[in-house]
Amino acid sequence: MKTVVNSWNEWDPLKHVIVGVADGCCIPPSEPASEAKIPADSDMLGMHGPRTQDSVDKANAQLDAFAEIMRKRGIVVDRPTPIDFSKPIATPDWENGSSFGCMPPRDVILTVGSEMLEATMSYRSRWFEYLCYRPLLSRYYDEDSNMRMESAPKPRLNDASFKSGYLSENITIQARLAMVADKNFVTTEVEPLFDAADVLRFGRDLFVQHGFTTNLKGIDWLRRHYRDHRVHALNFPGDPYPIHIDATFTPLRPGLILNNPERALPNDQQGIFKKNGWEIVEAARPAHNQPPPLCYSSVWLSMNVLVLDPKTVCVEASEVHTIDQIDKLGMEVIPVPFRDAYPFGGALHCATTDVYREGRCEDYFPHQ
Ligand code: DAV
Repeated sequence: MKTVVNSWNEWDPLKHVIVGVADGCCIPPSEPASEAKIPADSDMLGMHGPRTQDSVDKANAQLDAFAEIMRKRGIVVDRPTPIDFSKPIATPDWENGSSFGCMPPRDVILTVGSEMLEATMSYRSRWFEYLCYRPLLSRYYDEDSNMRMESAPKPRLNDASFKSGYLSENITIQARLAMVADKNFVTTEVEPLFDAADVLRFGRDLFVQHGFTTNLKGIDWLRRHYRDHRVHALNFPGDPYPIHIDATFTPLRPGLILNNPERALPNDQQGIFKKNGWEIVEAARPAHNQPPPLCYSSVWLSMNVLVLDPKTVCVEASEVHTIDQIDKLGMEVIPVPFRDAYPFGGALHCATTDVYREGRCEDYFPHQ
């Protein structure tokens, strides 16, 4: 099949996708951005270095099986090329003990229409991650004369980009939630910062979470970049660690979104959805009380599903409540075992990024 880059939303029929790989993934040393994220009781606190080969092999087995499920359905699947993540990295401003990995392409590459954009990223350990996707993006560029290969301005990520002492040692969860409700996040506004996984694509409208990994200047940059789109900032004040929108707000098909009940979209931000007839449904509880060991993400990865088309959704196989809910919403569920891959950067939405979905740029929100 001839490569064409084209994807305008999260639900049109998927025909070509990138699935990450777990090879060489490291737990990076602490840095200003991650200090704000790792909870004081986390098993990751103070840890760094390469993950065990056994855990990498188990994650890769599930990633490969997920890729195979999609290939069997006629979807073209490409894989990134890891770099040496264990190598210390530096810019003129800072040094960091290692990189992270390339399991979650969704975090790094944002496909909108025929353009694939490398996000600025907001962690030092993820500064060079785009290099893992360059072989693919360069090939798409050669094969599709309409494809636009873009990179957002590389951020400096020096100390001015982060609030010093953002996280005091014994901060309570209540105090943290108050900070988040106040939109007091770890990053400053000296430069545009965004991770691609803070952006959801709804045709002409892009919804972007303002939180730890995306600042207002990052959202403004996206607004100026996507001139034919309407770019909206969203906040979910119930999340003590607002990192990426895709375990919080999950569109399943035109008119239907799952919202994390612990991170409800405030009423004053629901207007645009209500005015345009979109239903926001409370997501079912996760099936697990804890994420797997050495995992950055919360149990709400249950919501991090991959929509293959408006009638078909890939859901993690043990997430029985989510499976039941989506089934009752009238969609076919494909169960995909994936918990061994979670510690490497997320679930099924995180682990993929779109190259081609059928369809065009539609206006789902004519009433603004
Ligand atoms: O709930 O921990 C995970 C999102 C990963 N892309 C969470 C957010």
